[in-house]
Amino acid sequence: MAEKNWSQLWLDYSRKKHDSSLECTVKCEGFSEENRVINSAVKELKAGLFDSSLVVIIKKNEALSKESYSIKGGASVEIEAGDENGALYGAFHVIRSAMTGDDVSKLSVSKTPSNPLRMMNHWDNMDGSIERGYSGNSFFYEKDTIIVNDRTRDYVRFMASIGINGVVINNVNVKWAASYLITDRYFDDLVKLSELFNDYGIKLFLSLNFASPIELGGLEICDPLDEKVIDWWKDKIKEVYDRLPGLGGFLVKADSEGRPGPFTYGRTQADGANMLGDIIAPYGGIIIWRCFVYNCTQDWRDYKTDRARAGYDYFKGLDGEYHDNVILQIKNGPMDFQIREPVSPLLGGLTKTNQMLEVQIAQEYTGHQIDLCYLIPMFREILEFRTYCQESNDTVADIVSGRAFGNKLAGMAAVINTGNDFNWTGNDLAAANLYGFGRLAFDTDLSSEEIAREWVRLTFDLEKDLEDKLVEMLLNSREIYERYTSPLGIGWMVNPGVHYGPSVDGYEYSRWGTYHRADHLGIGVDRSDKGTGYAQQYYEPNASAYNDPNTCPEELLLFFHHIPYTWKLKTGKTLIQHIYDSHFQGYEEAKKLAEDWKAFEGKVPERTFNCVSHRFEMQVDNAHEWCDQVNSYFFRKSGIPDEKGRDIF
Ligand code: GCV
Repeated sequence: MAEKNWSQLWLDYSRKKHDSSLECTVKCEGFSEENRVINSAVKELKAGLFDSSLVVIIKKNEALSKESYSIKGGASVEIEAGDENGALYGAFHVIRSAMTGDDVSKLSVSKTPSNPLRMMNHWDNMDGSIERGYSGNSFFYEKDTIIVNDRTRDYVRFMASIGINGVVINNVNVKWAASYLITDRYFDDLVKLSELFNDYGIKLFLSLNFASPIELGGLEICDPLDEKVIDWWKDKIKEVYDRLPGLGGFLVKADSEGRPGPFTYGRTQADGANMLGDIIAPYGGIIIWRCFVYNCTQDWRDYKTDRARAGYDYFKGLDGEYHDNVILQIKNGPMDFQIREPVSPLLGGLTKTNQMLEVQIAQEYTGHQIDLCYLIPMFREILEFRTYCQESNDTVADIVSGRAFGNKLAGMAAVINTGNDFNWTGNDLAAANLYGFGRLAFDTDLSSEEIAREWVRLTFDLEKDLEDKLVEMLLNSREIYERYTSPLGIGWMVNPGVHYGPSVDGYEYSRWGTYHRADHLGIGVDRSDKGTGYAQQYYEPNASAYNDPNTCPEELLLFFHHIPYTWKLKTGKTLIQHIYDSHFQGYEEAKKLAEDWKAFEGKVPERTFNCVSHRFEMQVDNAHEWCDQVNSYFFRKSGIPDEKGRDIF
């Protein structure tokens, strides 16, 4: 394979020893090799299995559902699939098995994706910058132009190989230039991009500026119920679909953090979403409407005001009003991608509305792809959470897959962590999150360890002991990060704006208050029925469990309650002692991660070794700073010394 100036991530077929006398044969039955997706499947199989004399038969099986496949090994390997995407996913399954050392002649497996929509959301801007990007600039844009090249093709291959079937290519904060994506200026390039996506069974989506009628159309308003506005959208969407018939639809952030939306005109979120949904419906498009709607300039001195309440307060009352081709995209927690938050009460709180889960693999609050933080265990916890929206079949996984309420539009989306760095993800180890999200969204039954091990085996050639070590480092990393930053669900305490490094009182949008509400007696936000009442947004028994500090899961204690420093935790330690111990422990564990990585020298590519070593050095500094600042702050606030007499100033 020709050398490329960027990593091939987990699809580095050239790592295998090449015996040029061998060639893999691929035959198709019931599928046309001319079909663009089948063509890609055949190409991948030939490239991925180039050192074997395997015969692979791709067969159509009408009895299998959309995107499903079943593989039977033997003298030849048969991939049966319900449609072209199923065939492609089956092909990648065979390649993955071969690369991880399985005997493909013994394969016997059937898979149906857990979620119908499995999406990546890019927060890329057209000038090439990426909002919350930690791996270089965008590979989609440079200076307001769209890039379609070999790197884009590789990106698309990576996404398909983990089962992604939809990608939103621009930031939900649609800045000026991106508003023009739905104009003649960009259609030709978008067609090229969308065809490339289609080769690998992926639909292209765009983030939409709700104020387009004003910014592009010259209207004075963008009121979703105004006839002139509706007519403008009808013409615009027709123009878009005339040029881009395969477009999946639009993602919309409205009425949040300065974005325009229906609230300006006294309309509801449903008014906005349904207006666009109705107009796009004849073209088969969908509207993905985000529920991250809150008033960022709220005055927190009023102890009843609570940003965590906002999503549920705005959307629950409209349950059942959203039209069939509208789907609400809900962040996993009620705040904003913290290292630990309760699951959003909107998930399952809505029972008559299409809904999908939004998580973030860009490590905005979880270490900026400098600190190691493997997020799949967190995503698994979220998916396993019982909402009690009905007697059974009530987990988040049940809801967002569409199983719980029979929705056809359902799924998972991740804010992606890629950029144009050589290794795509800034830190080579952060690719485990990219890989892991796709694999988990495709198969929510996979364990965090299975995914980690698969990724390690596909990416590196390690002896078993080092493979085990790396898997263990990944699996422990989230809790390590939590321990030295903000344990017990308190979250934040990051530098405002940047969201990396400690600033205990740092508060994002206004000069009022802190996120942690610490005083000299205690810390935490009272979200019980005596406080903001947020705990009551859950079904029973979750509502009662969260409402009482004695039954609240301890890892979320400070999210739900204002707790005295002298409160005894289940370990018998006081709260303040736990804060001290947790930070010292997390710092020690960060040092241990850096130390453990030294064993990988000479065992992984030098570039990887050096890049990751450097990031671990920065992580250790970061952990040190967190430990010092948080412990000093709470020592001074509480006046209670560390029982163990360690240095806290
Ligand atoms: C794209 C947080 C981030 C913003 C992001 C926003 C969102 O507030 O800090 O950068 O904007 O979430 O999800 O819309």
